[in-house]
Amino acid sequence: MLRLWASMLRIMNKKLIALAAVSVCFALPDMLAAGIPGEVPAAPQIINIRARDCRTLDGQWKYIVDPYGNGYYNYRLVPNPVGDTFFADKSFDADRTKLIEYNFDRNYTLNVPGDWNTQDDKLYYYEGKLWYRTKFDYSKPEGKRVFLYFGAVNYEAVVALNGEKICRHTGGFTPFNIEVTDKIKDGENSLVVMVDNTRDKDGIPTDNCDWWNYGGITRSVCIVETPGTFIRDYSVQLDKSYRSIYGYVHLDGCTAPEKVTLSIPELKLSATVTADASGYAEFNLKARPELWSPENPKLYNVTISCGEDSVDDRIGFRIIETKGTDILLNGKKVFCRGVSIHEEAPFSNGRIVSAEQDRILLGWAKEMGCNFVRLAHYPHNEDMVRLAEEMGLMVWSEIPVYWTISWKNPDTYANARQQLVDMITRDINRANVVVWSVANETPLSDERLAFLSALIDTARELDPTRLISAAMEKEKMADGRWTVDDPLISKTDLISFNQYMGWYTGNSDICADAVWVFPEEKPVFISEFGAGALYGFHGDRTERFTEEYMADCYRQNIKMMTERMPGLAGTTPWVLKDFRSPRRALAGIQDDFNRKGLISEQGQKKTAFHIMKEWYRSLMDK
Ligand code: GCB
Repeated sequence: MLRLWASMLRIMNKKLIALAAVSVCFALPDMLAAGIPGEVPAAPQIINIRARDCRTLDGQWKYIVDPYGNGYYNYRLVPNPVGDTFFADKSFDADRTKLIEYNFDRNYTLNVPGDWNTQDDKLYYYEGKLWYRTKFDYSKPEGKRVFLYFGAVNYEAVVALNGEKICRHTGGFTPFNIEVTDKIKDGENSLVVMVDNTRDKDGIPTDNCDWWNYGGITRSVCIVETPGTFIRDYSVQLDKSYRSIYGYVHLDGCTAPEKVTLSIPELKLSATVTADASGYAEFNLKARPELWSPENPKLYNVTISCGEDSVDDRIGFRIIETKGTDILLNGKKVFCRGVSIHEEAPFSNGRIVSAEQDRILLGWAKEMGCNFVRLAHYPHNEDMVRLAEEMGLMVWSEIPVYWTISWKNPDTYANARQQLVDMITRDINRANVVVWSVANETPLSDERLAFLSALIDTARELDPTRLISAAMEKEKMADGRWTVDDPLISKTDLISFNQYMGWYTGNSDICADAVWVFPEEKPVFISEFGAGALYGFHGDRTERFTEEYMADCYRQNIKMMTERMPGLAGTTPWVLKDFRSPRRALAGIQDDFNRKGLISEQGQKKTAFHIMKEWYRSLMDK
């Protein structure tokens, strides 16, 4: 079948045999549905990659911009055989008697990790295909398995190693790895990645959103070496009784039962269990660890080992649950003093590329008095979550199921589900992650309810230890009171919703007499509220985009929420820092920035930041 496919493509590629091309084209849709050779899904995710033998491939990669997909398709827009694509990494200069219309070595470079939009002015608005190429020397260690690991590529990636396609991955914010044990060579290797960030109405996110569609290999790439049988993923959690630690380990490459040991030296705990032949082991150990909390972000060194493989992690233990309208952390009521954050670099623009940048954003949240961050609107990089854990910040983590998703499309659902599974798999051991969110501001319909309910069921099945929610929307009732009228509430742990009283709904005075009622006795969580202002732009409190308007809107919202919102258990105002969005066209004020940041993109704190800080600090004293 593969040979047939290749020879058909070869025929199609010859411009002169136009007739053959036409007749073969009719057969093509079925063949495409059957999949293109090598464009296969990634291997199951290997977690905690930092704890492994990794060799970074970060650095400067060559690139070719390809708006028409010329490196991939022939002139009939049919995928070329791989040897005739840029995956082959040929070179015009290697043999100028041949017609080869590219040579990566003649092209410019982009930093990996990094989005392309902020590295070259020509790419600022670019959406489409762009090819990356790196070459590296390698010497394969005896008896090891070898994987390529990508922290994230936005949005679609087709990966080829040494001229052979090995993976197609969809979804811009989750990691993926590909086994290359039999494909990586001793000596020089060529790694080519075709990245496509074209927005897609059937995608996750869909084609319409309010953030910059940064394209590229936005997170680190590395080579990971493992033994033949290795620890692929694991979960280590505190039992609700507070008396035991339980979880599971998945081994990869197991053919017979294997012994797995889990140890936490500080707790003097060590136990060995046997994984079944499929590589799955469960454990349950008596323990009373010191608990993780924002005030005491205690983490333990945990080691899991199996045969030649061993992985170290830092893991915290806590219980998060709800009771009536309260959120309980370790059995005690907690008010989530949060803020929403986009994963965009402070002081510059573009995607975050270093842990230092994560630390600056989280440091600002701490300075404001936060014990919580909503990492919107997609899974942020792993360092962000780990740093937040060390710094004592609880996390709301979400997938980009945002606005008008194609609810009826099964492929769209499969994509959303995969992103959810990958988010949960990567961060399942982070004590600070307390909420998985499956959606943001999605319009009500039966199809949407079915789609989101299925995602919630998946999340609960994978992880029964955390709260599950979605950022929903408010509604005005016939009697003038405000509520959230969304059937999804019966499935979520929180009544969490975005409300822009004073910005999208009326002006700030609307808050003065707003009365709120909620349909169920669950914690109420304001996942967004806010207003926009350009830092340093002043005027009357009624004038939009002035710091005075924004400050007044914050003051009135805080008063309304604290006095007239029963069951309020947390807020994450929108948003920590001004961020790039192509929806924001007002020149001289917005200039492609959403200005609802409490802090400008240059790090200047707006008046509203100080108002939030004062409020959160007052709550800390209680
Ligand atoms: C929202 C969205 C957020 C937007 C924000 C805004 O409700 O959830 O992604 O950026 O409003 O500024 O309009």
